[in-house]
Amino acid sequence: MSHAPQTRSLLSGNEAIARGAWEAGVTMATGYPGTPSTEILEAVSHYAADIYCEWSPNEKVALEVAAGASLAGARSIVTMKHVGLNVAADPLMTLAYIGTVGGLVVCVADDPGMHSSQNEQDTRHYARLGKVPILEPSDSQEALEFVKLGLEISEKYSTPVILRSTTRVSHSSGGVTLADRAARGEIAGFVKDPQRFVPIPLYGRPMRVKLEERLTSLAVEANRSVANRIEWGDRSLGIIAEGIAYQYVRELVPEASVLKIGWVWPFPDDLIREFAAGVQKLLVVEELDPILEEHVRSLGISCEGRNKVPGIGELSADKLSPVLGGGSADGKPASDPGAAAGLPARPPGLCPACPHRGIFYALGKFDVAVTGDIGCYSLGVFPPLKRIDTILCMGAGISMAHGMQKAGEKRKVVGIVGDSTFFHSGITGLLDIAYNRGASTIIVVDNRTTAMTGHQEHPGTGRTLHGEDTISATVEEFGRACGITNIATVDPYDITATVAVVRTAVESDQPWLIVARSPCPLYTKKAPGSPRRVNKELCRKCKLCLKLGCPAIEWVNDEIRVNELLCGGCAMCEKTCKEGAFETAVGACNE
Ligand SMILES: Cc1ncc(C[n+]2csc(CCOP(=O)(O)OP(=O)(O)O)c2C)c(N)n1
Repeated sequence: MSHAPQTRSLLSGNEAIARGAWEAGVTMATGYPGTPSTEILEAVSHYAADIYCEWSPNEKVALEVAAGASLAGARSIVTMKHVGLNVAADPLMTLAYIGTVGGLVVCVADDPGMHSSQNEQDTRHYARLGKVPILEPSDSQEALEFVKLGLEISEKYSTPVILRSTTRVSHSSGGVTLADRAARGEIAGFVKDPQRFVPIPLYGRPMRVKLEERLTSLAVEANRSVANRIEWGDRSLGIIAEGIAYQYVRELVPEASVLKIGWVWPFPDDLIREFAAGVQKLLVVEELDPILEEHVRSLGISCEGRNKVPGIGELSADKLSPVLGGGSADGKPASDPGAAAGLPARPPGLCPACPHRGIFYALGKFDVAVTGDIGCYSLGVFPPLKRIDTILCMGAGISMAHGMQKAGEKRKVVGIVGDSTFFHSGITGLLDIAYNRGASTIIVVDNRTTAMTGHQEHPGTGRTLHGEDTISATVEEFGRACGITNIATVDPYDITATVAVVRTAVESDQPWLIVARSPCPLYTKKAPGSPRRVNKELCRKCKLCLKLGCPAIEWVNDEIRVNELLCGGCAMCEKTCKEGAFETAVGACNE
């Protein structure tokens, strides 16, 4: 990729964050995938000549690696989705005490509306909890600029800075003015200073005091920052808006006075007071929690907000138009449900030829409780598979199985996690099972990639973010090292063998680790076999094959059909059919 200076480019918010990091002279970027943040690090990897970047095994490790780099003097960014910050919260809370040397920006992408997340979390709370500043861009240009601003704040005040994005900002594209990379020279190198970097209580208590002093200075600076500005207009209504909400406000009521807040916390109190004094009525428009609104009220300023603006899900111009009036230029609602209105809802499902299907089909033969986890295999919750009974957070598929079993659950408990999830936070749960003499069965569905977030590498794939060869950690070896002795590896396409292994495990009173290994065909871009078709003479319409929940198998006009365009030739249908009614389609040639 050429980095010749251009003037303008169309970039998504995530690409703009990556570009901003490159322009600012960042030399270290780490992260763990998670929608909607994933593309930040993928975009940074295009600047590999200038920036060391890695997928870390999880977000905590990613932040700690970036913190080490910062203390050595490097400018660093770390990327994750909102729930990733829960995992990285431990280092963040104390990094605020010891502070940074090279600028460090923690890029966190929230997912209002839960497009691809298990909860809806407002990262702004973490800024307050960790006592670190937080910036929130409202478009790609700001995304680029705020990374630079965040690094400057980080270095000036020796604090990590959070950059909060949301799905809409991360994934929308906008015009961005580009600059060249800042020349920064060699890093200064780590300078030992235990009173600064070692928060044992003796040194930590003074750090705690300094933290408050720093916050006072940051609050003063927030009032002067280019990230916050008043746009005076019609003063009958003043709107305080931040992030993407600002764009909706501008679209609907371009004439209104607006206080646009990009440096969200500590709050720019003087600006808020000045703005409130200049308008007749005040409304706060923010996505998710009423953080700004509550602060405005705490200043003794009355305002409206959550009483009018929904606090659950994503905002949009449509959702705000009953509150603000106005509308899009053509007078139509911004999002027209059009032809989709009235169609039956269609939940997502496992792809045709997905190897995870074999495990769920096998589990369907047993009366077990299944503690699931987050990944493509979460989709095993839907009928007809219906074999995921719980989901909590990454890694919990293993630990919750142990808890349920130890609590005395009468059914056998089976925990399921993916390979990326196992390396992220599953290993310690498995260790717990072995250490505390548990008896659950753990299945790692190892499709050799982090499929759900778009096929990222992880410590088990044998490749780094850049595709270089590296070690390939194996689930079985970790299992043995944890002290699990019953370990089986199975090909989930081989349904008979899979059912047999699951039976052995669930009938045992010992802990079992089953590794169901077969690569994700979407990743390898290789169908496991040739498309199948139904021999109508042999099919007795028992519909057993429909229990696989394969999108390629259809019940149409009172008969079973295989959609050959969808079929990946995994042949699981063939193995479930007692009549032998599935056969290789004539002329199929993708084996
Ligand atoms: C703490 C946290 N970080 C990141 C994510 C985003 N995420 C959802 S599933 C997943 C991993 C999926 O990979 P894997 O476990 O290998 O299962 P697969 O999708 O390949 O079946 C990730 C990274 C998350 N939900 N929570």
